[in-house]
Amino acid sequence: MADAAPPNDLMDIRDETAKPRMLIVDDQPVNIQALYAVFGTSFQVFMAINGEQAIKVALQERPDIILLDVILPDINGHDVCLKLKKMPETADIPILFVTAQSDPDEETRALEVGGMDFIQKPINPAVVRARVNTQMTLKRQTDLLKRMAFIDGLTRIYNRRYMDDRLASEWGRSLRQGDTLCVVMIDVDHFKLYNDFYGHQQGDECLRSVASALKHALWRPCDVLTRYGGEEFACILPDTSLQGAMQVAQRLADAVEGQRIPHEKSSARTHVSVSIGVAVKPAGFEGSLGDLLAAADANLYEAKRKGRAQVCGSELPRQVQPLPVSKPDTVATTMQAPPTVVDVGH
Ligand code: GH3
Ligand code: MG
Ligand code: MG
Repeated sequence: MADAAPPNDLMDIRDETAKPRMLIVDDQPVNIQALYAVFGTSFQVFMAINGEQAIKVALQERPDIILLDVILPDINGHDVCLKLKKMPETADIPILFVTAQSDPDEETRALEVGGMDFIQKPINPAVVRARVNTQMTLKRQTDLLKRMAFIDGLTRIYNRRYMDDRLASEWGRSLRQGDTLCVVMIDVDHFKLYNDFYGHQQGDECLRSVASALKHALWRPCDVLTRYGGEEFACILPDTSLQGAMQVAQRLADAVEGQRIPHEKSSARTHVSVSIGVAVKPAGFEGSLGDLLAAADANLYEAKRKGRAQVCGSELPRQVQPLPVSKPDTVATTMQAPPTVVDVGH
């Protein structure tokens, strides 16, 4: 299940207008009802009646906050908390312990295991509401910081930092699961000329439009679009064959061209276009992530060389062999067999 989540999980960053999500964990229905009466209208509430279920629901639903009973029929609440804090997908969810015990040691223990606060049963609605509000304010601030760290300011899509993190985790996942993995590199054609002719501000506007077109051309929720830098964008397409990836890449190129943004100075088209390099890591690949990125870059270069406004792609051979060493301390790598290159022209 841990494999299903992206790193630095931006799933936690939700639409701010959506109702926040709360998980209530208690083995006594009457306690759940009491808390539901307080939060049922302002939160989307999930419930769990034991520790195991709590962990499962937390992973599945990614609540914004968890109210956790200490004494549960299976796993003790403290241990549930420790487990949730260990998993990257749930580590940042604030946990408030709710317990009938008023012993100071109990309170200390709750804070030691990573709980944010401690609420006494029977609950006082005003107190519990105030404590939850405090935690929710902190959570929103943390989410905002995450958003700022991983979102590109100009285009509002994911940035290079996110790409690097996500790619590393998708790489690991594809190796573990024996899946293919595809990287797509996208570069706006003659963008320097665009800036020079239309001005930097319109250049910025153009990049926003390109980002938006690309975003709408990706249909699977697991596909990721990022601004890789300047006028370059990159996509990660997990578990995708070369044929499928080429279709997606062509759709991306068509989406950008479909906007018909005039580009008088481009030698490729009369409107803004992109060149795209696609590389697919096959299942059982023995090379590195660097090999995959280098192949996507090489294919992008090939698309530029052939006249821009086109897609070039290849699947890497399974085995990557070291080149003969030219200097004693240099080890270069290359493909054992030439990759299959597919061009899609217009
Ligand atoms: P090619 O077709 O070979 O890709 O040529 P190019 O002109 O697109 O490539 P080059 O790398 O020479 O130029 C990229 C340009 O992108 C130069 C830079 O001013 C512009 N650029 C990079 N980031 C931004 C940005 O955030 N806003 C604007 N307006 N321009 C940007
Ligand atoms: Mg470039
Ligand atoms: Mg360019």
